Amino acid sequence: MTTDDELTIESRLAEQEYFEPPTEFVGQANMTDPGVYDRFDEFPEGFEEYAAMLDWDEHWDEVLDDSNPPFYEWFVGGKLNASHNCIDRHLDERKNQTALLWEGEDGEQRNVSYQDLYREVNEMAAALRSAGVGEDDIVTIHLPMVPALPITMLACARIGAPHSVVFAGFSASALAERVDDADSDHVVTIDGYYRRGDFLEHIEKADEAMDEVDSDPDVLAWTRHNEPQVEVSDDYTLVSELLADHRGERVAPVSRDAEDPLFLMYTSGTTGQPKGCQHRTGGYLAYATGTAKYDEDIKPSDTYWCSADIGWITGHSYIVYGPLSLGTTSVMYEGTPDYPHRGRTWEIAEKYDVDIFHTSPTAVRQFMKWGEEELEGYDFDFRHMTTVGEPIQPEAWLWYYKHVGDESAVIVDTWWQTENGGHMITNLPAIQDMKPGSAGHPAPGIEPAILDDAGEEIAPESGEAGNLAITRPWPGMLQTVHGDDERFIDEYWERFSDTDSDDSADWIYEAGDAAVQGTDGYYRILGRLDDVMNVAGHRLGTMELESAIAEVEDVAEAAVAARDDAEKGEVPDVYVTVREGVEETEELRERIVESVEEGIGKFARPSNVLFVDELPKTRSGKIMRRLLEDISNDEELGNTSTLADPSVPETIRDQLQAD
Ligand code: 6R9
Repeated sequence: MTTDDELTIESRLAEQEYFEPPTEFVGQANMTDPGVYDRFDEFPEGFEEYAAMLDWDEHWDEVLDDSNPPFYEWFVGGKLNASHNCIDRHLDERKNQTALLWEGEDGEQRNVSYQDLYREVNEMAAALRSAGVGEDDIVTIHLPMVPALPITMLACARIGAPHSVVFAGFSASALAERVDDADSDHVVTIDGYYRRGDFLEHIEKADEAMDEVDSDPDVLAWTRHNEPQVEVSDDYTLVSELLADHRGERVAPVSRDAEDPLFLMYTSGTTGQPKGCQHRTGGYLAYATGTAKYDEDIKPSDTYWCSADIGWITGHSYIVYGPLSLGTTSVMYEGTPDYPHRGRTWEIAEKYDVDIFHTSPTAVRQFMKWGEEELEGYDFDFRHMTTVGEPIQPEAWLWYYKHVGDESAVIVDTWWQTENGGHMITNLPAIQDMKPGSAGHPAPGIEPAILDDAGEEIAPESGEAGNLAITRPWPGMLQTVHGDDERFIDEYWERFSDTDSDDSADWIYEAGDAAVQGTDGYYRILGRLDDVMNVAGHRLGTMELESAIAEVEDVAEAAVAARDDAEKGEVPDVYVTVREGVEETEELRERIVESVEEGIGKFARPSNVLFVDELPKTRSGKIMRRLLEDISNDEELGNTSTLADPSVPETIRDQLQAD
């Protein structure tokens, strides 16, 4: 093809607003009936369609108990076990099928069949029990992308112990904070794992965290190879030794109430303290399974690859629980997409013949930057592709569509949050046309609204931006913030609900995002409205960053502003004033960056540390981060009239230009 032809295709695609799903896709899709929306609008009974996809030990008596909002109960009276649903129930039909297809960064490969998974999860469940883990004990899991992670999660689920997975990139302090908050007596870690060719001594983080925690948890350590590669403390128990005592053991799945918690997932909010979003067993599993089936179009015969990390909610719902509950083959990759070369993703896609590929806009932008040449020579054929975590710019969408999907795969942009359990706004790929840059329609049964700041609904399909809210409950929603019902209400309900009312119609969930619904009914998500940033698809609270920086001795005050970044979406800029007599040195900058790495993790590194004489503050002393954001993004300054000294932002600008 000549360059001219290429250009014509590019411009044709760029002008096109909607893209129809390919006929072959529609012909085979799990959900092709537009009537599904009406079925789910029979509220709340519509959601029984998802619950019916699971095996229940006891059927529920009531779909939804909404008598005490916002403490909703789903599938009340029902009993089930998540590990049974993800493993045991598949054994009759497909015990030899691969459940987890794992690729180590060093090229090692493991095919864990459903039968293997059954054996390993049973043995680990027995091991956990023998280590003293009882029903309802929260187990903190700090593991990277190795099979031990889903195996430990499912073993916890089997014995009714809620897990709290902490992303492996989180620092020792962040781990300790989460262990304390969950009151967790058991921590599961590993000696190390591979990252860009190096063996990372991951266990050091647990060592440090154990010095920081309030209590004295037991630590269980997996090993990446047969033998530990680094020193493991005598205080810890090696999982391999424990498992040796439980070979071949079987543990009956504990029948859990639908409302019993399945896991906690900590996420950033508007205060320095992360929130432990608590998810229930029945509603969550039903929602993850149903959305994985309809939105991701997952079938047992597929090889499905979600390249997220299981340490985030996306990995929980769409690497572990949804796909395994549907009995498919779920791919897991240990490393980064550019090691040892930038074609690694496509090499894996070809090697395993991946059908469905799920990634983030940040990854797409990265692939785009590396160039389509990196895909050359790899033979793979995706039927379906998903994005999640941030808005995807039409330009990146088109590149993904053309160069990765070969114009023959559907793309599903899914908007949802840790708190939501599963997709909330997303198209059903065989039913609606794709529209680059728009998440699309509400998922079946989900009723969003866009509200102005006074809480009044902005007319649907008006094209006017406002606060994204959800006006009725759904089964995947968090139960509460672990141990803090008040914070649950404050963070999500207070603003738009009549909190004195016990009528669920008066309770409205605030998402914290801005959104707009076009005249065509498609929702476009504009980004966070609160002090939460989105760095490469990872949620980071500005308050969390600021508290980590405040620990640096020479810092007087710090404020964090989100700067738009072509690759990562947003990156944190830190504005710092130093204490009297302290010099603004490169060394101090480094200490500030280190403090963030230690307090949160390397992934949260500030991109700029800017020394200034004064921060913009209101008369009552509140830092106006919004103005710092204007400065970071080189935009015109917003309203400065409430500032104690309205000249401060301009002074900062001058100062930065002079530096
Ligand atoms: C699943 C997940 C949630 C925040 C959310 C929003 C942003 C997620 C998006 C999206 C635009 C999408 N977000 N999906 N923005 N389009 N398709 O990412 O959960 O880590 O809790 O982040 O991410 O701002 O509020 P979580």
